Amino acid sequence: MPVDLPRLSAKRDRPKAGIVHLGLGAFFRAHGAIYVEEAIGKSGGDWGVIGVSLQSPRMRDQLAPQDFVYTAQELGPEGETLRQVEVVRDVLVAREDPEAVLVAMADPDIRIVSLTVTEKGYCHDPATGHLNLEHPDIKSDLENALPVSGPGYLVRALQRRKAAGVPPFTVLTCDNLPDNGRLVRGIVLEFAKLLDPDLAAWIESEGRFPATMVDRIVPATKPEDIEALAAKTGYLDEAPVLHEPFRQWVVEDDFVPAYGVNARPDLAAVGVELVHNVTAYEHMKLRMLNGTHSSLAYLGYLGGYETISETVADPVFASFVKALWRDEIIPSFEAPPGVDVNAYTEALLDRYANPAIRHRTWQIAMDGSQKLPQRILGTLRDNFAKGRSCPGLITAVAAWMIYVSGTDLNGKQIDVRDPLADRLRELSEGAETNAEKVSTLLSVTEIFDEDLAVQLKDTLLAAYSSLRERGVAGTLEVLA
Ligand code: CS2
Repeated sequence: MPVDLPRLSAKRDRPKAGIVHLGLGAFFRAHGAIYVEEAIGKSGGDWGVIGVSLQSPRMRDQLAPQDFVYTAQELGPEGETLRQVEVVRDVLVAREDPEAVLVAMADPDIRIVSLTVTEKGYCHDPATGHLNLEHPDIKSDLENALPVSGPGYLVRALQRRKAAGVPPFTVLTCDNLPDNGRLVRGIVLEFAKLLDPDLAAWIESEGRFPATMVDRIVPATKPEDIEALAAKTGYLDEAPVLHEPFRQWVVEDDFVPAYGVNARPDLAAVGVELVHNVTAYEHMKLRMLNGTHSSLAYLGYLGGYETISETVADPVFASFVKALWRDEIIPSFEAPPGVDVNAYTEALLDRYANPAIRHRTWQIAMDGSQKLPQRILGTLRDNFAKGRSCPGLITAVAAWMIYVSGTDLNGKQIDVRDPLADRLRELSEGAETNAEKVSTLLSVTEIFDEDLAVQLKDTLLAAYSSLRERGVAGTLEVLA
């Protein structure tokens, strides 16, 4: 680490806080935070951001010595641009001081609580969308006034606001979940009902949970990225974010009405699409982008590729992903009004191929148990209902099954990160034949509903066996 360099520092006064963001990781800092900063620049408003890390103090420790300012490094195929983002006022660490987080969230100046806590952060069952009452954090949060989980913070903070006669904040989820606003609303209401039915009724009538579709590729920042940036700029930024040029944010324009025109930053002024219904955008993005991202992640990883751009540079994979879009994904959903899906597909392939973005297959492969349902399984279900087969996506699910066994096709260990990792590996190891391995993994009902498991079984086994016998390239060649 280049410690002898001066530390990055603030150049401007920070706007007063209007947003608390739960899960202040690289994605929100490279996406939502930049839109918010630009909206303040255009139209003003007290929309500074208080970040919250639910678990680790790392982000606070990196940002505090540099006035919570960080560099956003935009990496295009032809070059890069740097900007200094100065919209974060503070970072609170929930594990250290849950009371401070609740105080911030209950503050009447806060009108939005946005979230990027990843799929697993909602403590729900991905197959049904319901709150997981067996989740240890949820059990604890129903008992204790100081929460640990995302849903726990939302409900306990809303409880304080109701008691103080303050309107609720808008809950703005920015995670890649299906119908994310309605999903989070359901989770919050389930939790609140168990705590206090009057609170639930108040949230139901006064609260707002707009759905959003968020899009920007933001690979994790690596130590060498920090060093390279320091060498370029002559200052040390311990928490830069690296991102592609593309960005998109589609938001349902449904914010808490009690705040009138002050319910949100002027997002429309900076290119955010404020719409009545996000569903079509979300289907398109989750299925077209995240569905193929996950497919390329498992197959690319097993095929020996470290990043998505390396994976799609292999013509076998490029043809594979094009066929996925054309034959299996595009037929499964209705495009949003005015969107040309073929142009969208071409742009996606260019984004994946951007060599400046080193997005690791291993990173995208994380938490597959939480991602597969909305990225791939919904597409399979809709195609099966219309009598269409999906050999490519089924091969991707088969690759996931091999991936979560914890051993790759050459017998090398895989560092699988997933809330169900131990169970998935044990199930796979405990089964003997390919057929037994496939069927035991299909019996994990948090991921696969029973009907789908039955429909998938035979073709999935064929794909699984093919990957084991022919390898990834061999299997994709046969598919083509
Ligand atoms: C990726 C996403 O890590 C992943 O699972 O698929 O983070 C993806 O890069 C973003 O959703 C792009 O908007």
